[in-house]
Amino acid sequence: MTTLERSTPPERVILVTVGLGRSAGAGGDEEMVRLIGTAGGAVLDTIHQNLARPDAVSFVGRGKVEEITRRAEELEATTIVLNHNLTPGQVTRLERATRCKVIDRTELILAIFALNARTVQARLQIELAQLRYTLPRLSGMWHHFSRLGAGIGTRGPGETQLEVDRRRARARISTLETRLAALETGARLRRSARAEMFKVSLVGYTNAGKSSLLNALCEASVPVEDKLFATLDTTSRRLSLPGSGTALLSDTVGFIDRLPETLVTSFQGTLDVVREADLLLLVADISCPDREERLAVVTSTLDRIGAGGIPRLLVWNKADLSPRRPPGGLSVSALTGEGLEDLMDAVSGFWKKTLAWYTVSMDIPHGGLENWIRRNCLVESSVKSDSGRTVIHCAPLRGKGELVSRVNAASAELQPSEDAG
Ligand SMILES: Nc1nc2c(ncn2[C@@H]2O[C@H](COP(=O)(O)OP(=O)(O)OP(=O)(O)O)[C@@H](O)[C@H]2O)c(=O)[nH]1
Ligand SMILES: [Mg+2]
Repeated sequence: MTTLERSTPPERVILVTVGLGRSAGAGGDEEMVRLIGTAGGAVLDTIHQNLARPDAVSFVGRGKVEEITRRAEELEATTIVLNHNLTPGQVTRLERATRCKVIDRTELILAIFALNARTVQARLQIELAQLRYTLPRLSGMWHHFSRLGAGIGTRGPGETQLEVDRRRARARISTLETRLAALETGARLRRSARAEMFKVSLVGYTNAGKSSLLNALCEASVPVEDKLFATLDTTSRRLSLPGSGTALLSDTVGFIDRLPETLVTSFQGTLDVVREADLLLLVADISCPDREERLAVVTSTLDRIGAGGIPRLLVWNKADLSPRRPPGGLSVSALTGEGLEDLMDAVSGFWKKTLAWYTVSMDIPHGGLENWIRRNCLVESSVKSDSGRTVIHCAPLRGKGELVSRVNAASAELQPSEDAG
């Protein structure tokens, strides 16, 4: 946040949580309070209601609307935030009844993304996400246009667009789509230059420590913050794996329970780095009481974005905060460095298993071939016998074609090897 934003007093919020016959979700009320704080609000009170299904008119029951209105007056609240998504009609009626601004869950998350977007791509993507969420709601959303001044949901790249009519919103959406497509083409070209590299992506719930792990493993300096959705773009760095060359490690946006669909569709370019990975490091916070629920959220979000089939390695981060060592997965700490060597070994071991291994034998030494192999293959072993015979156990990094032709040109021998190294 800028200094200006910090000096603005927090927006006075009443949080309304509605239980709809399911558990509170991975984060529960605490996560909502954190989201509101990240968006620049302070929760003065929380009002809860259990419902079999939402009220069609005002989402919460009529008596509850009166209770919320009374409480908002008493506490001089300006804003009501709900832990679900509302129809435009429900928002309008609640706003009229309570005389407060009403923000639903998706709008709240979009507001945080708008605040935290730093790069051009992230700004365009969040503006697109906000417009796509707002467009079908424009007719019933007169209240949005009367939301003048600063505050949750009125800030960010999308704010001016909220004042235009549907036609102009559609035109803006198409401009944004074109600009993003151009950015994505550029990014794809840059990625294709690294197509043969072994690609590893960090994924996980927001605040699990993905950026911290990138920094610790690659000596990078991605900003790390104890707030939700600190990272909204993609950073890739080379990761040197002991004894097995260099992989490409990428960090990107975190997930959350019920990640809004509009974000999933608008952040396609950013999420490509997850979909195109050879291996996902599924980073989870071991110290979090909801760690299992959050893991389930991450797994189902990976399915939603089309990355469900990519092999993954479970990494329990923040081991310094908890003595717990759950079975399955590795325990690490980005903070203290504990377990990072084991993590690199595990990544390296996985990579080696995905490669095709060969044994190259030369009766007479051939420096040219040996040098080429060293530069273009993973070399597991290289043994010279007394008779002068050299045997190299290696895996080509870019397919076997060139290895075969170079071996033939050097009159050496090539045998596929069952052994994964
Ligand atoms: N104690 C401890 N804190 C950690 C560790 N790793 C990360 N953190 C802290 O956890 C918070 C979140 O870390 P980030 O690396 O920004 O998490 P992230 O997963 O990238 O979060 P988003 O980008 O918001 O999705 C920061 O305050 C970090 O300092 C760790 O191993 N131990
Ligand atoms: Mg991050």
